[in-house]
Amino acid sequence: MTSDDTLQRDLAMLDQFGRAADGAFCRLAWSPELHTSLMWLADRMSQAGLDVTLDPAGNLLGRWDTGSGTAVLMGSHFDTVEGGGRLDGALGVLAGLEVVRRLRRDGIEPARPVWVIAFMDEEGVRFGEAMMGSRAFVGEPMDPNLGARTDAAGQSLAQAMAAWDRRPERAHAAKRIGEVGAYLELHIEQGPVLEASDKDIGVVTGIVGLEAMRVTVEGQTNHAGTTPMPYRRDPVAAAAHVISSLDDAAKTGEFLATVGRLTAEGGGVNTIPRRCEFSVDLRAPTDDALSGARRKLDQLLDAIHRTHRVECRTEALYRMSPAKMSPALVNSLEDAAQQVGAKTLRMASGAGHDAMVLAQEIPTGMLFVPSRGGISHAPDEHTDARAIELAVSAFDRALRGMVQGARSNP
Ligand code: HGY
Ligand code: MN
Ligand code: MN
Repeated sequence: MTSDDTLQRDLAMLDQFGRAADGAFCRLAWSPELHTSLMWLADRMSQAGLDVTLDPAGNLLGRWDTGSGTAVLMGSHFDTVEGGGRLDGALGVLAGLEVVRRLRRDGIEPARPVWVIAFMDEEGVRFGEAMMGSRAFVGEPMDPNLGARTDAAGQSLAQAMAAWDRRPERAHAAKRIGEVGAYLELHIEQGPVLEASDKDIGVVTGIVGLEAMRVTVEGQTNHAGTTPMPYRRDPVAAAAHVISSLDDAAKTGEFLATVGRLTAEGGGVNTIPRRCEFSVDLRAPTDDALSGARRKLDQLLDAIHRTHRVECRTEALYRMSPAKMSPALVNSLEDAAQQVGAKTLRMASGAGHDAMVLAQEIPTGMLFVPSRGGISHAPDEHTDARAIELAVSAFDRALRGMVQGARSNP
């Protein structure tokens, strides 16, 4: 049995938490399924000799407080989207834990603390607030109104947190960034680039900025047969115009745009609806391009107000600036990957990660492993065990370089 069997066994054990009959995972933020999985993780961390705490923001932190200076933190998130896969987030947390086990196995006493974390609510799908745990960890104050925000079933964030004996107004007490000198995250690529270019490992150079919002378009419900086209105030036709034009603009511009949820109310087969709501996810590699995408959306909403005589409102969900990985960590992660025999590719991440929050504060580095068929946020998410082992070996090697003899510099 190789040590990698331990990581693969952990992944197999994690499969029992939040998996539906069709193989899809659902461990939403602050859900019972996530709680049970974190309690299992807490046991695994303790068995690896880590001091474990579930912090006020719901992050599960395992600390090996040894040596001196600031910690090297490894991790990712345990929450999933609805209908997600088994690796998004979970792999990074369990890879960090595996590296700790390998250090212990080899009798290495790090010269500085080594911590592993599972951040709370990276996905943001339940309450529309992404990266809640990592943002609290770096000391970003939580919006006081957030506790009242409700999920699809009408439960508020404050109620969901109360079931874990946590409170929104206390989340800021999770701030521990001052004790951390560097952050490393291993993640699946979630796209097709590594597989298509026949590379084993992606070394992430930067992460796109992203902005998400909910748009409401209000029109007038009316009869489908007796209301001539020029008299209508049809919110779905108006929304369709915005969505299609945004898609065209994104195809020729520097940004990505996705409408992942859309609902209409008050309509029927023979009735014009009253209201249409949809989500918008905008992503771009620079702040300027992200602002340009937002301006484009606002222009389109202005236009339908005039052309379709509908009222539009947007509710901001979250906005995160693009992040750059530490050049020193890009180099050392790349070196480590090449030393274990991996074919590497420097690349930007189109997905958001907790690393983009940590990178605003401390040197941060990320490695990607290939995603079969480029599939993620779906039950078919898969990475070969061999590719995972190669990346964990690289991660381990880079980490050892940072904690052996080193004090607080990456
Ligand atoms: O939305 C994202 O990019 C990430 O999967 N949370
Ligand atoms: Mn995800
Ligand atoms: Mn993720």
